[in-house]
Amino acid sequence: MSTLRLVLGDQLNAQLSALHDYAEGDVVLIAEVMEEATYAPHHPKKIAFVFAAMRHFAAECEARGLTVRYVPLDAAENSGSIEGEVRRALSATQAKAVVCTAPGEWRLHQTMQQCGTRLGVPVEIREDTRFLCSLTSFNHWADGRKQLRMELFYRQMRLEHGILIEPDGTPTGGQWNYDKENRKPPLNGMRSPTRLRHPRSSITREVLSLVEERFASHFGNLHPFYFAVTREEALAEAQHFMEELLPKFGDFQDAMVQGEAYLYHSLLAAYLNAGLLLPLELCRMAESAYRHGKAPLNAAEGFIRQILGWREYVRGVYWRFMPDYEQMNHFGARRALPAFYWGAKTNMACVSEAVKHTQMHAYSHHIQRLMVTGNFALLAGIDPHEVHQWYLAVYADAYGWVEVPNTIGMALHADGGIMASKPYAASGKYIHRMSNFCKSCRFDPEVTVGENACPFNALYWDFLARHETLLRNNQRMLYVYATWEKFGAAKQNAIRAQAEDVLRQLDDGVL
Ligand code: FAD
Ligand code: DLZ
Ligand code: SF4
Repeated sequence: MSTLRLVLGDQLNAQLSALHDYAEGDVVLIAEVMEEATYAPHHPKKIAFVFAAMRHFAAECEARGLTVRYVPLDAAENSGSIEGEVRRALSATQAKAVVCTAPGEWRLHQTMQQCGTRLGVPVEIREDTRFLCSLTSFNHWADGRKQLRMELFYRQMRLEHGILIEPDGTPTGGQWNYDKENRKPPLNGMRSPTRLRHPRSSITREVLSLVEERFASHFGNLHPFYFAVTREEALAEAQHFMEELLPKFGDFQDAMVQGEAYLYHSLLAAYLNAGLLLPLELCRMAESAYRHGKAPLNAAEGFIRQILGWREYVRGVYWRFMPDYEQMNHFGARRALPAFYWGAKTNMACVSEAVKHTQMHAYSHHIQRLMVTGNFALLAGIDPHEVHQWYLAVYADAYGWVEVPNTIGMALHADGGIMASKPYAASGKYIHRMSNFCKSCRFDPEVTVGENACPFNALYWDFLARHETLLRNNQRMLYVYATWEKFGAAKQNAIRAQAEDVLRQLDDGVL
């Protein structure tokens, strides 16, 4: 009996659980469908990357002797959905069963769970072994804990996988976490080192034409397009990062520089999340760079923590709390997403810069996502669902399992503290310290009230005042509330009036 083996656009790995027992007569189904390309208005670079990587992966499977049914987006009979393509494939082949690896998003996982009855064949959903922590293990770790602290999860993962662990079981260097060393502001004149530019194959060029034609209305620039689209190219990216960028990754992880989207960040999330790279191989490469004296410990540990810690942790949180998680709105935020998130003009240089990077590259680095666009949305009370839809659409690495916890939990604290023990709220002073954006801004980060006042400042205090009942008893907020009280009534009123004015300007589209 032959089996139909579905491979989704973010599962492009030869070791995929859905493929491991492939037998002669089986068919691998890979399908470009409108439903996946439009359930969020994805950035054209993201769609082009996914389609080009899918087409190259299909060709690699065929070269390894697998039978592949590849459905291009513009195939005449394309049904437009994954379920529709599974149905068509079943009727076109002799397959009597469907096997897939668990989809990374709740909505598609639901579809796959339910479609067996509709299709009249058994559908087996297998564990996604591209992740290091199974959902069962995550739940074991989480059960009974009051707080799901990433740091504790991360230590367990280090021990389990023997990464940066000495023979006596202690963490390499004596500490688990070197984050304190990873908060240096940018140096004067700092530039991003040169990045690899992958030549566009004929397959990629065809995809670029297709995306240009079909998704021209989506936010974001398709060209120039230099993404890696094969495992070989993605491995070259990883190698390049380990050799050229990792040494300074730690030091400047939080720095932001005008005109420099990448700095020392790896850009590997898009490749990892699509299956072209695997998390353990990257952690081992970073550990090896440290052990061979090619990168300092704070850099290697910082990078490993993001992948072995944060990445696995947010996936665990997503599956533990979905579907409710996506709808959470702890602060009851209701304001519509401002047009400047989609490229309209704003006078705030930091926001304008983060959106520009996003538009050009389908990328902005973590601190821009968290402390600029995320922080602004938190302080201004933007509806978490709208913010989430934006993040899901605009980044080449965005999929629900990783984007939702980062947006709803980390950036907006809309989960009420499941992920973070306090909101990542910050005034303009943080952005000023960590970037050079304020130099070219019409606002002044040192000023809170008045025409030139940085909007983040008044919004920051107003946010704390607005949500005092929810936040005041948080031990980690005691200091800021003590400061707020010291301001006295007159200053507090002036700040709150300023915040009202900022929000009015925001609503009028003139901020
Ligand atoms: P680097 O800075 O080089 O980090 C190395 C790797 O660590 C990344 O490639 C990534 O795989 C992993 N990583 C780092 N931080 C996180 C994190 N918080 N959660 C999960 N993995 C992490 N990451 C995504 O992969 N997809 C998303 O859709 C996404 N949305 C985000 C939304 C918001 C609001 C925020 C604050 C963060 C989001 N992140 C997301 C996390 C992080 O910003 C990106 O992983 C990172 O910017 C990707 O760039 P990079 O590959 O250069 O990462
Ligand atoms: C992101 C994406 C896009 C743009 N297109 C497709 C597609 O046409 N076919 C497909 O199988 N997958 C695509 N993907 C990735 C899926 O959206 C992803 O598998 C789900 O969101 C589950 O994580
Ligand atoms: Fe952003 Fe305020 Fe700095 Fe302007 S002054 S760049 S708005 S932090």
